[in-house]
Amino acid sequence: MEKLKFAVLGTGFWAQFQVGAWGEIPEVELVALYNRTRSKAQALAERFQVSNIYNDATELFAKERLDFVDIITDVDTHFKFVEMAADAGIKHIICQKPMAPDWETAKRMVEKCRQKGASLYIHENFRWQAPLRRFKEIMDSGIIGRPFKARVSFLSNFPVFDNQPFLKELPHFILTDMGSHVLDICRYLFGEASKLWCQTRTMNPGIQGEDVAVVMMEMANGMPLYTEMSYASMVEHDMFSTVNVLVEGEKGTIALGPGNSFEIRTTTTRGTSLEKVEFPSYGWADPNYIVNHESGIHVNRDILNAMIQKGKAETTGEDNLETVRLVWASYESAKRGEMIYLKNFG
Ligand code: 89Y
Repeated sequence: MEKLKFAVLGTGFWAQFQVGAWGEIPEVELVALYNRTRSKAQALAERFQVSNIYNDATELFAKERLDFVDIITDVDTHFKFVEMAADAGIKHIICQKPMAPDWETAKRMVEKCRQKGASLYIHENFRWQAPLRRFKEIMDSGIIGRPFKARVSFLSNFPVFDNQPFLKELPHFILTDMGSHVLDICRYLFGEASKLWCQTRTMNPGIQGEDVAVVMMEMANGMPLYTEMSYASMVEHDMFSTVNVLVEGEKGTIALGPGNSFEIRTTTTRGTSLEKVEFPSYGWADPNYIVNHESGIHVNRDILNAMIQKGKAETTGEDNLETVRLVWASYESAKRGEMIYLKNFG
């Protein structure tokens, strides 16, 4: 099979990990990099041996023959570059999470790609973390019976702004940045929600947006699901950059954690069994983010399979719109101090 040729738009902090993850997939070839500051594209190109670099995206689309693009620019520019790619006739467009800076733009993005006949995929990788995949397998085996209540947590004090200073300036922070992941994991594990209530707080005085959020959901099957996320929490077991999960079922419980130990404990009448989930490390990955970076390979592979018609990707634009809906319904709930019925939101 001929390799699929692609370009990456945006060479900021996150791009090195996504490019590294693509490097683990032999069926694709990165032919071009774009960044508005050319020297940054140049540096990444040298590190990963990419031949063509651009600081003008129009020129890139005019000159390169591409099977797909991977857009890793700032969230405010996602729509602009997705639109450019769709107008240039690119048939497969991958966009980093969060899809857009607001709910209306996210809907427009999905619609734009639909009109142009382009497939849109969102690089939503947390649901592909190895411990979460294993967790779902155990839960779906039926060992704890029907789940009746659950909790998904992300509590951390990791100095996230050191590597990604722009996060400090976001008017909406933790629900868009981490909530996109946490709420998507909730959908992956438990399906869709019917209503939610949210409260947010800003504990760090040096940032614009909120760094603490609690979202209480009722799932379509009636199950209560408590989610919490915080970058202001000094806890014994820091959860960066994964989540901890507790599911209670009629016949037992399954717990993932504590922190990033990647341990799954399953408790039934027969006692508690412990499984530690193992996964490989890579030279291009940052050890502080390892489970997160490793999962990038799996989301890329899933999207590639869809591109070569070997399946349907999990994180299509349409699918991810449901995660974006939860994020913005949460802000609406926090603003109004009211429960949001999701069928009325959007
Ligand atoms: O979005 C998050 C992720 O995927 O890892 C880093 C991050 O931006 C920080 O919260």
